[in-house]
Amino acid sequence: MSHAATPTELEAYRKQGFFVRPGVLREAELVELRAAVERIHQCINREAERGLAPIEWIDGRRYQDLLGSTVKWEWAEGSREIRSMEPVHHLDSALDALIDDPRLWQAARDLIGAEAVSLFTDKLNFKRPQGAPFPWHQDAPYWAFGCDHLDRLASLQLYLDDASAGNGCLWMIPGSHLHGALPQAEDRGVLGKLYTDVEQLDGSAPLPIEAPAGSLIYFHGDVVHGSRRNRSPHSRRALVFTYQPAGLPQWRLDGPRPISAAAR
Ligand SMILES: O=C(O)CCC(=O)C(=O)O
Repeated sequence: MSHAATPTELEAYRKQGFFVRPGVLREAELVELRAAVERIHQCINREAERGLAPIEWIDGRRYQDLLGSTVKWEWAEGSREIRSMEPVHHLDSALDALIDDPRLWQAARDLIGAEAVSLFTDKLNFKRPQGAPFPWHQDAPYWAFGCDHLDRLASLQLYLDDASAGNGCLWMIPGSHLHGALPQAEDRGVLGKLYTDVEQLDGSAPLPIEAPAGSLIYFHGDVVHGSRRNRSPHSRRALVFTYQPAGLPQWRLDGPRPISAAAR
């Protein structure tokens, strides 16, 4: 069965900078993936407790390199909850196998316009109850140092839980990718440079991407996106995979991560 991007999806990606495929993964698969990400969370907590890795403070926020991943802790003082971490697939075989799933990469391949793709990078967002908002930003400027093929990347976010405006779903500003790299917020410290100054952005109103668990949101590296606080009593977990043409090295881990031959 083909999972190629349809003409309608390609058009939405070109005009809006994103499109949604609702409910692609089944509940049984999501149960396994949620268990995998919670195992990873526990491993990271155990590693942090060994006290070997220094904590880095940036703009008053805590970061730590643990088990080959950069971990952003939830901003609340002393929290042991992970806000997000990257890369992550090297820590669990279920996540590693997902990279090869044609339901994910085939459409990304079409968006990139490559014959074959490999993984560029991946990220895991936990967004626990009361988890902090993620300010408006574009991903491409974040990768700009160290990547010379920003125009050949395509990302997808996989919701592991039902996502709504109330639990901090992703928000997109449709068409914002058409402006290329936008002015960055000047007044928000070191990381402010990675946040987009949306005050200067004319165009469409932001759109909440409310969708059931198992949905995929494909999005362009220049589309402005973010998320709000999770005001629900449950986690809103999500994985983000970014694909690139085959043969190129990963962003954070050594060497290329090709799609397994069996999946092609
Ligand atoms: O899932 C979210 O809260 C937004 C995350 C995001 O935009 C990112 O990780 O770059």
